[in-house]
Amino acid sequence: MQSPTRNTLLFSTVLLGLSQLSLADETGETAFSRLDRDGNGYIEASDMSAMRERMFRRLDRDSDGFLSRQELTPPAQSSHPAPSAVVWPDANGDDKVSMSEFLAQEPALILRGDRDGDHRLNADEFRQLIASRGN
Ligand SMILES: [Ca+2]
Ligand SMILES: [Ca+2]
Ligand SMILES: [Ca+2]
Repeated sequence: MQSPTRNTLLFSTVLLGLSQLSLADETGETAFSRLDRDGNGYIEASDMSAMRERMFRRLDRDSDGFLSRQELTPPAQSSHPAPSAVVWPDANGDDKVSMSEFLAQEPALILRGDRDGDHRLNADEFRQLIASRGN
């Protein structure tokens, strides 16, 4: 009951990331060009770093500059999209996640949508990702 599938969790993070873009009323093309900050035709981790910094600060509830496992796990009754969808990126094993570890982690949007393994999303991959929303 409290354990949606991994795919659902990952996709929640995709939606969490995109929610600021009022995606609902936009075509995938518009959302794509807004996410592709440098306009090179691909959504890469670097295009999303500002958004992810904001996400980090929001998740860091005690503002100590690190995410604990608790902070990455949503309250049981929360209707908020599940931040636990973030893959646990603790690189040095100290059981907390720094901003740099967080930003070094490949964004869930790209993990989920990248089909050809080049670690970025082209317009086609993005369109397929959006089309799969709700599944
Ligand atoms: Ca780009
Ligand atoms: Ca914290
Ligand atoms: Ca790709």
